[in-house]
Amino acid sequence: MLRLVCVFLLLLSQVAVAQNPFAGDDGYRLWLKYDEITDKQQRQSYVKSLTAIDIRSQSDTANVIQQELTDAWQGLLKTAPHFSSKADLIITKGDQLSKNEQSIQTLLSTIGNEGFVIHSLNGKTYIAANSDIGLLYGTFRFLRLLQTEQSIKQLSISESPKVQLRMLNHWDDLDRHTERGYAGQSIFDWHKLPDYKEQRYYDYARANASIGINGIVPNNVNANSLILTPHYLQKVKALADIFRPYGIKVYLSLKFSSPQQIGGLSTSDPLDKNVQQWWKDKTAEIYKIIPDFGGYLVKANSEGQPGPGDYGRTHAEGANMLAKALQPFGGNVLWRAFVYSHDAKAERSLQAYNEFVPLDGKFEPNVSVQVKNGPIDFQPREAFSALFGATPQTSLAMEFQITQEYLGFSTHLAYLGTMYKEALDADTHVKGEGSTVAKVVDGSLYNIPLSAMAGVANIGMDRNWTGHIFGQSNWYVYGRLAWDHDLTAAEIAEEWARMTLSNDDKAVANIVDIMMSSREHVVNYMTPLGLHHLMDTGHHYGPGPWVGDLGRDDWNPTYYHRADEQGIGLDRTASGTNGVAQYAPYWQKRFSDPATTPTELLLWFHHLDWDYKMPSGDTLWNELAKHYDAGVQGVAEMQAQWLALESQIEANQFNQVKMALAIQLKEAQWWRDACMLYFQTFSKRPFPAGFAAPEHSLETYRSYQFPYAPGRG
Ligand code: BDP
Repeated sequence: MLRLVCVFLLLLSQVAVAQNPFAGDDGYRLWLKYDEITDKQQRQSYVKSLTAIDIRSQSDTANVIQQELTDAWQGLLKTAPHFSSKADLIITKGDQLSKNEQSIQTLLSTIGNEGFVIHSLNGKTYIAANSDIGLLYGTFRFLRLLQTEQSIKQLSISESPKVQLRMLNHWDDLDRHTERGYAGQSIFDWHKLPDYKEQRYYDYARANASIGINGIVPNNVNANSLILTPHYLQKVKALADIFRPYGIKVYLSLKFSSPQQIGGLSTSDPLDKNVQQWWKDKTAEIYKIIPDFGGYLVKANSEGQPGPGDYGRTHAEGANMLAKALQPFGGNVLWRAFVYSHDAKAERSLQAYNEFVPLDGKFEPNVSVQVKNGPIDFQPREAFSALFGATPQTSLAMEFQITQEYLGFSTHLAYLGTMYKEALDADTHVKGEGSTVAKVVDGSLYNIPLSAMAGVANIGMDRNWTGHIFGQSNWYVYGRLAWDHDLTAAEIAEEWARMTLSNDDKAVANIVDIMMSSREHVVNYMTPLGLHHLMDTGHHYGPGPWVGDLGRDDWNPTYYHRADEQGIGLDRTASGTNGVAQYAPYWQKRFSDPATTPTELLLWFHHLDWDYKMPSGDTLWNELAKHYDAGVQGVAEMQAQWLALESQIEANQFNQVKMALAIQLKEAQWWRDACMLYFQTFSKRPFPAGFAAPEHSLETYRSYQFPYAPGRG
């Protein structure tokens, strides 16, 4: 009887587990799950060929490698690894290779300091590199083969990063508020540092190392000068110590007025000798505490931040002062080009170019000017920034936003791999065909030695790190593209999906399909055909195309869409703001004519009549309606595709995404309805046939207020 009761209780508990929508993976392990490989044959074949491991290096990084392999073996292969010099998996630097392994040595000559080779030789597998960090990267690459259940026979992989500084920028404040963060509080607990070292810091470092990120800025670009005080520097040191074995350097955002704010000086003029000396001393102080400190990230003379302009000095003069302080220690300055000034007469999208092109050739070699992918501000779609390619003597870093400030926060599924690739693959034509933005960024177009990429992080204290499970894929794809911008968005999506959600081929195909279409749906239901900056003010949550009363013209959505009775769009041709003139002649010509402007950027460059005839033969007004509709439809399709995956995905992950998709669908509809009703007040045309009536009135949409929307600036 007792046995019967037990069996009954056991069954009951299993039913309860099966029905618990929060059972199983909560997403904390990201793409490093190491769940048991379910294909038994595959697992056994791995176990057979990986009986023992020889790590021929001793260092903190080697310890990290050993731990990672142990965790992976225990998870994926359900066996403890055996570490021995008689091994079939050998992890080694060049100087530890024996005579009969010299062919590996030859391979190492071309991969630089961070690269690695994974090579099969004499029945053994070698992970070899010129540095311990290269070995760590190679280890993660090898583990990915196992995680995605690929063959490990006859391997001949050789990789090295295309971009030197592969950075994450956290817009996190010292009180743990994250500007434009939608995944909870900042992971950096400044109050408890330096003594309290959370497991999360280590897991964050592992995740970053697994995708090749080698630099992080833990504090907001709208910086607090306190970060440079001795009290905080000890906390920064604690982080740097944790991250070092993972190949990650810490950089800091600084406030340009720090000499006054914490140094007691009466000025922060970069040409003032005392100011220069203050930065030299401060920098030396930092390097004494953190010998491998990365350098400074600076937002200056932008959105109210202090900068060299306050003293009539240029951005180059400001950046160079810091660069010189860093030079003795090998540090770098990332100087942001996101500037637009109060009094500038030029339209906002033109200002960064106007400001920085004249400074080409004036920056110290350890300065990289960090440019957002588009000329405005991380919109769902922008034309590429004309700065890329326009400064042949200046290192230009790419700045992407991973956090979805303008793409639905952390409840909208938008895989940004396609957006990053669109920006990187954009052909500037500055040196003829093939002068891609990627080649500007990696330095190859103009032979610039310093190269960098930055991603504004979407990471917070949420259990799944990024708020949305698919938000993890944006962290992932950013790192992978910073490592190798030649990879495609689809192949990275597949890697991520296999490691994070399911290794079943059919399921993976569906997930990749969802991911690849997702960003275009967002563009369609928010800002189709080249529209931009229609988000509600301040918090940027939801539509606010009607906003036109803000202190600055260029903060208003009305400034960007310019809808009137005649038509819609911002004329950036010669008859308008002449933004086209900043591009190479090839694009000047194409962007100047609506007929040769890519349809997806039409209203970015042109103000067109509501009846303008689109390539489809339909009017602009009808086409706009169709795009808004298609966006909503697209979300409904993603939702249906996701729901069909229920049996393949862990309940917890499945449900998180399911709930988010329901929110996304509601909000997509809200965007469509609100924007179309508002634009109709200008177009005065009926909605095209088949366009379902909006749910509410325009007044209702206009009345919405969200004073507590997350991530406020
Ligand atoms: C804008 C954000 C603001 C940031 C700014 C920046 O709304 O919070 O401070 O970018 O990049 O998009 O500095």
